[in-house]
Amino acid sequence: RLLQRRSKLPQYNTVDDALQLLRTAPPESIIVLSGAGISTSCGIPDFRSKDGIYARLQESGQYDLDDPQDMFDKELFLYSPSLFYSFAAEIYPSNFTPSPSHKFIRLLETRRLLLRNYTQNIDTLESLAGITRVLACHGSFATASCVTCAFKCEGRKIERDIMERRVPTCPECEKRSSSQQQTQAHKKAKKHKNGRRSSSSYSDEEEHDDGKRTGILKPDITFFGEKLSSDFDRHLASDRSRASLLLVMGTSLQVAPVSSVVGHLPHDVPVVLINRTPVLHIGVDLMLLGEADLIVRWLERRLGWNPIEAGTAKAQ
Ligand code: CNA
Repeated sequence: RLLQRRSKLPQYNTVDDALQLLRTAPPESIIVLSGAGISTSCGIPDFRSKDGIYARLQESGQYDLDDPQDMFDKELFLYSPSLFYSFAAEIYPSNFTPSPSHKFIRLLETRRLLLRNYTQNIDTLESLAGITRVLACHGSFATASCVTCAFKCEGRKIERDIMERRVPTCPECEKRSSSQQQTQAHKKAKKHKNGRRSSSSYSDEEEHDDGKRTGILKPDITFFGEKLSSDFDRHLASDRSRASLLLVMGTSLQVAPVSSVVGHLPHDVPVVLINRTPVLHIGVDLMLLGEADLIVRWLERRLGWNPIEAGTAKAQ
């Protein structure tokens, strides 16, 4: 459920108010809610911009999708994982470096101002920037799991499959299936030997009766139709009373339940948006509109904070 926050706090009207909020924030009290817009300058397209993934999917005509969002639909993945894997290389996070916006969040952390970074991004650039108080609400490519059994592996194990547009399969399920096949083949051979040939045959198709594929590895990114980890609710419940400011960066706030962070915070917690385009469906107190990297660099200059430079993202 999207909890909308419509009312604006009247005392926050100018960019100086935003600077003041940053300057006077108590220790560990700033929540940053970030999205794909803080990674576009790294070369990773977002979803909903004019040149974003949804527009590309629609324009390419290569994928037979009613809605470009379906590329990340769990049900569709289970029926047709090859569709996702024919495309996944486009969004796989390889060789990207954090942007000034990631470094700004890290700077908030090194200045002991960051309460938590709730990120919707799956590119792991926050961790690469050295941010430790980060919750990857939609998971990441860092690990992958089997859709059938509990098997989990490091994401890099399926990197080659992703790059070569192949569907990665679960080694545990493969082992099980090959030993099942052996057993069944053995039984068949025995029946044959005993002269009781059976017409029944086993199938090596890794498919359920309902057509869903089994034994497939899926990156641990949250698809539409999947629940968020319970960490999200747990952190939000404890952070809500400690927040002095919510900074929303590079997100259209279209995806629930992460968008509902805005509505879950007490009404006297100001909300400042840093984004290329305005967000109108959820009330925020201040909108700093433009390129996120330029805005944060400007804020750093005005606050007299030394920015974290390229290559030193992990430095304190
Ligand atoms: P979105 O809906 O595509 O919105 C992105 C927002 O960022 C838009 O409002 C843009 O105007 C804005 N924006 C784009 N570039 C900039 C920029 N340089 N400076 C300032 N603002 C900019 O994406 P959301 O993050 O809101 O939606 C959540 C989805 C996107 C999550 O499920 C993610 O997993 C998914 N996603 C993540 C990545 C990534 O990890 N980098 C990439 C693409 C999609």
